[in-house]
Amino acid sequence: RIRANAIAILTVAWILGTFYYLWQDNKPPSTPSSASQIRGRGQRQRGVPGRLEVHREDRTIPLIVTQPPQAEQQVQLLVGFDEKAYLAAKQLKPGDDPYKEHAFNLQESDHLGGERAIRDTRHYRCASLTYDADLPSTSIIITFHNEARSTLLRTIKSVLMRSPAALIQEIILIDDFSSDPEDCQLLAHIPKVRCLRNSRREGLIRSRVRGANTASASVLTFLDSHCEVNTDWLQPMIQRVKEDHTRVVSPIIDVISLDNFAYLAASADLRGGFDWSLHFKWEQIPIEQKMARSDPTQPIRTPVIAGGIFVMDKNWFNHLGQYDTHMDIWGGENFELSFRVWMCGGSLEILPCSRVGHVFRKRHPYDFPEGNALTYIKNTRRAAEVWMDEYKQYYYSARPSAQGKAFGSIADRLTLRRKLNCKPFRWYMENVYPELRVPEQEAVFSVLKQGGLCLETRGTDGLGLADCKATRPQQQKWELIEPLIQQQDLCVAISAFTAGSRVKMEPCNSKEPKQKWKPKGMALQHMVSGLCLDSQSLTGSLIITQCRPQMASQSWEPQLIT
Ligand code: UD2
Ligand code: MN
Repeated sequence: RIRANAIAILTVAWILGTFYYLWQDNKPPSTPSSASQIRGRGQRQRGVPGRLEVHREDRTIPLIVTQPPQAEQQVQLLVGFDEKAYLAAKQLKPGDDPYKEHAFNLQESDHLGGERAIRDTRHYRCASLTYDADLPSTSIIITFHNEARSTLLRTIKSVLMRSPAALIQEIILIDDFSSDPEDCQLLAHIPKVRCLRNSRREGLIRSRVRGANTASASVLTFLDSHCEVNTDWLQPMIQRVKEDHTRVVSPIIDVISLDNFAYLAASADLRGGFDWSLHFKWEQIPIEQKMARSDPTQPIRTPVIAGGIFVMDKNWFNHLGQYDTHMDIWGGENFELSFRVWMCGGSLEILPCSRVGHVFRKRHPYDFPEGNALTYIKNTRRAAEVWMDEYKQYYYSARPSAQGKAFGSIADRLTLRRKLNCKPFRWYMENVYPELRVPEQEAVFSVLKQGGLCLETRGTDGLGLADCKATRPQQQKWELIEPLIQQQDLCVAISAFTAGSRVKMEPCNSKEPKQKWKPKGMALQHMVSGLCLDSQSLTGSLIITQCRPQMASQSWEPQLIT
């Protein structure tokens, strides 16, 4: 009996021991998710905080169990700030439309309060990356106009909770003349938070420049006022900028639902693009690049950035001319910055191991003093006029309403472009965004009429007049693409620059002086010699003579072929 009891006790002990061993093995690493803040500089982060990994087959599948930060740390973070009172002072009144003021569901946002746990949406391999121990610190710049208190506070608290404390030099809030100055002022009680208020509405562009000018860190980090940063969002970006100060880097921007505030992972295969109307869009990275990506933690080159969330070296920001401060309120500044960075010696990339959530809205919750459409046109016109060279014509054809609209003087920005010795937009098209298709020029064909006759080509290179009901209509079909008079690949050219010289057809070259023409009344004048195309000739071929546009033999009437 004693022997039986001993065996039973040993068995129980063995079972308990086995369970204890298994439990120890499965326990998540004991560092809390924001422990990095209490560790000083110089300590590399190891392990995967708050994350439990199980091996299944031969792949590591992360089970995500992000934990809320510990209570005592929050007290330290917000010492001197009465969060409850701040949020309670502005609550949705019963019966009010929760979408009215902010174009998102304010009730849901308020319900979440000043902070919450969010899912770590990074690729699991990101968690094992390490970063330099001596990364430079950054000034966080957040501009806002009438932001909801709960979204604004969550932006700030998520930064303080999910960044290594040593990397946050300060958080600069620029209150762009919101109705209630206390929205900003009260937040300045939070350690590291500063509040600057504009004395009139400036818009996000001038507000960010104001923030950058007062920033004391060597690296600038821009954020919208309704974000929640995710685990280790900051280190990858500062690392890339530290390695090369000409890089301008963005995180993957996750989606915070405007309806229920769910935090949703965005696709990791997207980059910034646009169409010719300068409308920003997310697009798939080109298939060849996608195939070549063996490491999902590697940066993604992007032609443009969305604009709101990026990290940039402060000296580089200043050297490149900050922003175009003649742009108002909202819009277009992301194109201007993106073109400038690429064309003037820098690069733009999205870092998949950095994730920041943002509430994307369907409408602007604020007013535009000059109107939404006119402001967007003014800003994008400035970007197009300064940076897009001959390609701006495609912007104007895609946005005809932009023609003739005011956009102010761009002299300063053109001087800047010259001073920085920036590359042409053609270079950007060929090297950065070759996927952007140049619109097919819709060919417009005309006949060139003189009296009842039409201009036509003859033989190998000759020209003459013939009946318009030609048997070979192709030879009477002209494209007038200034300065060329073109038929397929051949263009009308003079043979010498003197009066009486014969006119012939030769392969088109818009830089060839002999092929350059312009209309002069009903006549067609050769631009360099100043002489006009004339059918009056003794030899039967066309010649150039002194311009007398009244003369029948110099009158050419283009008539569209429909
Ligand atoms: C996107 C960018 C935004 C900006 C914009 C183009 C992201 C996540 N957002 O639009 O940063 O680049 O495209 O211009 O990439 N604000 C002011 N004063 C104003 C108007 C707005 O301070 O007069 C603030 C606003 O409170 C917000 C930020 O500027 O914090 C951006 O405005 P938004 O959120 O309305 O722009 P969004 O996200 O639609
Ligand atoms: Mn936004």
